[in-house]
Amino acid sequence: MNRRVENENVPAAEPRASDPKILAQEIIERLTYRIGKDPKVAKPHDWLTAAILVARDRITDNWMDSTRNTYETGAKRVYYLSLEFLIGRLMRDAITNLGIADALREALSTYGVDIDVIAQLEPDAALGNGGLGRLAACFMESMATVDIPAYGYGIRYVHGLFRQQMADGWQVELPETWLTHGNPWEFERRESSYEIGFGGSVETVNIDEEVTRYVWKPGERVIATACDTPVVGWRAKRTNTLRLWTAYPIDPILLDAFNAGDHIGALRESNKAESLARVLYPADATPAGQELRLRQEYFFSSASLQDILRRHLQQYPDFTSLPDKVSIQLNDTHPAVSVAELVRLLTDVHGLSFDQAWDIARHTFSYTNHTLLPEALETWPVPLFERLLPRHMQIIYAINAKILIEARKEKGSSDEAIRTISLIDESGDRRVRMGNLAFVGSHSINGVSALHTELMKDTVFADLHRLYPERINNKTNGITPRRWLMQCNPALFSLIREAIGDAFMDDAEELKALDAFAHDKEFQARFAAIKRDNKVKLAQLVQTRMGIRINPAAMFDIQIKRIHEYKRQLLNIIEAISLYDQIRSHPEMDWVPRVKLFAGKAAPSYHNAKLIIKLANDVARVVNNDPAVRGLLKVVFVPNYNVSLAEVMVPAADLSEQISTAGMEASGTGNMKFALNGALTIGTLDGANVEMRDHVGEDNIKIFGMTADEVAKARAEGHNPRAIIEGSRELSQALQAISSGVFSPDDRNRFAGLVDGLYSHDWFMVAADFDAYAKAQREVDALWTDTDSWYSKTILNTARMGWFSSDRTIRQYAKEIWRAG
Ligand code: NBG
Repeated sequence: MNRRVENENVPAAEPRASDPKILAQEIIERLTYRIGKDPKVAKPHDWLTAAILVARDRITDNWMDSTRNTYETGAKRVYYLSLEFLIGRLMRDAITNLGIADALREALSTYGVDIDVIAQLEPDAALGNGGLGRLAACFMESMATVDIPAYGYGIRYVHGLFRQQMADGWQVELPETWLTHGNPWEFERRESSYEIGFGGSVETVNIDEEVTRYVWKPGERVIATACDTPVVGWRAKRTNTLRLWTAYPIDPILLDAFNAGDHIGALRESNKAESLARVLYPADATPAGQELRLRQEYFFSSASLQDILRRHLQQYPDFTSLPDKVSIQLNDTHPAVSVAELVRLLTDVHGLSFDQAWDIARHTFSYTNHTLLPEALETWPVPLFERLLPRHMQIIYAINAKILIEARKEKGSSDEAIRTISLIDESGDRRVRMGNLAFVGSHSINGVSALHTELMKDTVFADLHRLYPERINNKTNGITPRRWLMQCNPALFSLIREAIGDAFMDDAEELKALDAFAHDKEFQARFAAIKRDNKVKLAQLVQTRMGIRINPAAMFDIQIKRIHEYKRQLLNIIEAISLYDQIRSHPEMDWVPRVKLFAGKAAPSYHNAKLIIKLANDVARVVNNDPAVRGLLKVVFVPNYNVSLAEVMVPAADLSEQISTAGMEASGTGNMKFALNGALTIGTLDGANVEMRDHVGEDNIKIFGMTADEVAKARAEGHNPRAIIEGSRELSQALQAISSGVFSPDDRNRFAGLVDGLYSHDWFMVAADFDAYAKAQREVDALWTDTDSWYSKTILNTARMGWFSSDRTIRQYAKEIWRAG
């Protein structure tokens, strides 16, 4: 391994690896001996499993090489702790990175099996809610690609994010069952099991005058068992491990109770333990707040840390070398309890002093913040924390004492600063602040775009930043170009390769060679033809899934992401209503035909987000069926957004909607996927949009609306949305249409709450930004009619997005935070 084959779409593997005849033989072997099926009766699912097993075996050789290599070289290991990994389907990823995609296709075709058909049967593993989880998945692939010995740690949820169905335009949540047909990718590691405790009490043992030991006697215990999925990097450079924990009871059944006839009670412990890894909380940027969520967080943190310490001691004599040999990245605050857990394990279990343990912890952890929304920064009620994790509560108080004394004595912090720095929020019911715990327990705290990082310094972490000014740094997010260009848009990938050669396959920034083709008529035509084909595919999907016909010649204007008020799907829908009005009042004008597509899930408890979905569907029904529109505008809400759907929608977009209220979207990563695939962005100066503008050039992106500073100012000084609405004819008419029941004749008041919110406070600046947005949309229409100029801009987007590869992001983490690789 580690052999690099330049300029060839073949990874570092022996020639037999990509021989279709050998692959065909191996498929039959797996089908026969691992699945127990005769090819004559094998079902499509069996072929899929056999193909995955063939790929997995190839990966396994590489995996063992990688692991051995890390031991031999004594390289630093990076651990990425994340409650979410939104990995989606894995087969295409794996075979592309192994370089066997074409050979496997040919091998399967000898049995009359179409790889594209069976690939559709692979479940879309949705072990995450949105951007944060998908980022973790891109990072796993990039860490293997840039050759960093890394492990992802998380939970193997039996049910991932819910399946979304529409019932009369309302979101309905159904359980998602990705494990129905088993999971051929994973290896269960019964031998890697750890006990995890909850509750109980803490006993104090005085060793001598100076040393006191604490012994936690948990009231409940469960077993965490590892399930490993190999993650192979581009060109099979290295293979890393995604280790997900599953929960088992200590006693599978209480036999006494069972024999006494209490058949359900006998399984109580078992059910309780297994509930830990049962469901992913469908929260996105809002804490679930349930005790079970805190249990999940502690469960996976403790299992991961016990595993990390065990592995370290296998290779090194003690823990003094931990910070040199181990980096632990906390993905958001969800694993923040790890800070207290590591101190506990090092002191109570391994006998280090508190000061030693604290020093090691601070040099080992780093923390990524993904949101500034105050409601999304986790806090837990002290009584709950104390009951569930009594020893950790003591440790948190000890850490807090250290920090606050230092802040007061050495840095002279004010009372006000002390209040915000404290790990305990005392403003209402006392709560543990997980963001502050992660901050003080880490040597690096990073934001995910330049703007977000600056706002972190000025807002949520202002006082902590003053205390530790060297800790906050920026690592702008990225996306893996393998999944988000090569695999999801193979025709564009081939066109680029033909034009500029292969260098971009190993370094996405080499895409900039495409700049030279932006004004090349022939290239533009081919680029446009590929976009058109991708749109036809999406149109077919919409037709089969929803029975709605959309015209691939129209502009495909797409907004796909979680439904949230700050992401402002509402702004987009209101603009659609206004356009609908204008098309009907001015049939004589040359309207640019548009299809506005939406997709995304709302948190089940998020009332307004669910109303926004209903509004989109209500507007779609009216607009799509009005003959006066003459097909010039269509509105489509595609149900059950997931990674696989994104892989179809992203390559088909002409216009990418990135219209969050400035200052509220930490980064965005969907914005990057669209631009890379040749869409024009309409967006605010928010998150990574700001850096995208700097890279693609301001002529090649449509920026509109208030800046983050202007939003902050308007909120602080109060703005008058009613006056704004009354001053905008288009906006007031659109809102009037909603309020009067044009879209909800069966319930005129349905959207009163949404509309009243705009009149009374307009927190998300929907009204305030409306006119600027509508104007920007008409400017986009004008650009569209100049086809040459449109394609030169979109080609330049593809050419200049290479910097947003997650390989670049990971290299920065490795160099500046982890000092690894
Ligand atoms: C999300 C942000 C996005 C960002 C992703 C990945 C959370 C808590 N945050 O803007 O909203 O792109 O994280 O960093 O899910």
